[in-house]
Amino acid sequence: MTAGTDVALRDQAAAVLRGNDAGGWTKASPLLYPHQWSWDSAFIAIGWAHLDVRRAMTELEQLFAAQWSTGMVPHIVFRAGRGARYFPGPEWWDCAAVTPAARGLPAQTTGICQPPVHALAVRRIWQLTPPPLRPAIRARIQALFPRLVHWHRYLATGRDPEASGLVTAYHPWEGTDNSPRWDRALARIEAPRPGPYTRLDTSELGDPAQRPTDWDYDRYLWLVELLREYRYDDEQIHRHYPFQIKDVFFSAVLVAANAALLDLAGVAGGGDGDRAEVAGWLDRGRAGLTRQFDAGSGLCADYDVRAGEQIRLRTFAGFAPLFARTADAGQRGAQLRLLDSADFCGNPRLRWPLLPSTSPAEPAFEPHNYWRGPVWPVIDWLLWQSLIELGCADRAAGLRRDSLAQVTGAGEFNEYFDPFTGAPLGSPRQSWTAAVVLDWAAPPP
Ligand code: 2M8
Repeated sequence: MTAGTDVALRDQAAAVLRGNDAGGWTKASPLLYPHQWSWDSAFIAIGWAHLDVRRAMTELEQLFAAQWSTGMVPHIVFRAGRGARYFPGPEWWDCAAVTPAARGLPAQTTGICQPPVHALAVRRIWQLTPPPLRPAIRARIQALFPRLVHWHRYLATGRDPEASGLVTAYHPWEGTDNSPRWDRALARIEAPRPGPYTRLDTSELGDPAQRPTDWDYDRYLWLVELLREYRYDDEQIHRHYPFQIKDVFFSAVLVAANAALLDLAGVAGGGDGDRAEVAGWLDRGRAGLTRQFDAGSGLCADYDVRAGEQIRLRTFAGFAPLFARTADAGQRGAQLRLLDSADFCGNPRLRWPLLPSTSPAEPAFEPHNYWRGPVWPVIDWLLWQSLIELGCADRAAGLRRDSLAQVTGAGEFNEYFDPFTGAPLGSPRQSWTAAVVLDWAAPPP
């Protein structure tokens, strides 16, 4: 890629973010996702940081303004109002009516959460802050820091009552919706009876085969009804609720984010107590992932708490030790070999050697279908960051080059891409795709 194409791509990516800017927060995409999503906002802030670090901080401040009193940062903040076309809307969640933890917020929210990319974003913003703006941005990071600690504490305690170091996910919408990782747990849910509903996503997109099925949606919505019945109370949920998965990808992001939070403690003047607490979560998270790592396959397995069984599928989540920047040379070596094997990036049918969401060797693999096969640029961005931090500069450079080639080849900033053809799929003008392209295409400092 030449310097000229980089500049053109940056301009196009910036135009996507600006086009989706709703004034202090950014729509995840104009078509499918008109509100503010949690981990989208973190990636989006990284994109904004290349255009204006102040705007980048505002994105996260707006998101954290909707943080629950438990510390949870909700997965959607319904900022676009009731007229916005998105299903399911706030009435399905009804959070403020059923739990005091969600009262007094500037907007309605959902009652679940997504991977905590936010501290990684704040660290990136700080790295990109030009010297004249540092005092002002440092003050804003100082103000946000306690909220970030509160968020991580919620995940390390409310979502991990066993102190296993692994976060319990409550819902497929906590990140990777229709990943085959959840298939067995969803199939075990007996007689889902959600109230009547009409999906909007399949008609908005035009190709239902790129989205979850109605079978999935019945279960997604039924789980929301149960969460509401349990008043989003973690203790009740842990006792009664049918879908509880120790999600190794989510847990790995928390490990990486805790490391970023420790770095930020220096910027924000965090006290010794905070640092010790965060360092404790970091160690516990690494140990939890090590217990889930299988040296034979080289993969890390999710764990279904209710069924008491490991989830051994070849998906991107199996690279949790890499996403967590594992310090263990054995794990790292096994994961790097697997990454470039025919099961993943070395598969000869791939258009680019990028990490697909599900291995083409997995029976559940579908190249067009959402989290069941396509390449998601944000996931490859997380992997790229990890590889840099792990000292794998050449592999990281390849991932960056191929990711940019994928977007340039498609000519679109879509949500996900067909791993075999590179064709753009899902929602067009997806903000987080534009954001990571801005980071990849940035001129070297
Ligand atoms: C997708 O999920 C939403 C529900 O949250 C949906 O399908 O309606 C997922 O890819 C999720 O990870 C992402 O945050 C969201 C917005 O981009 O879209």
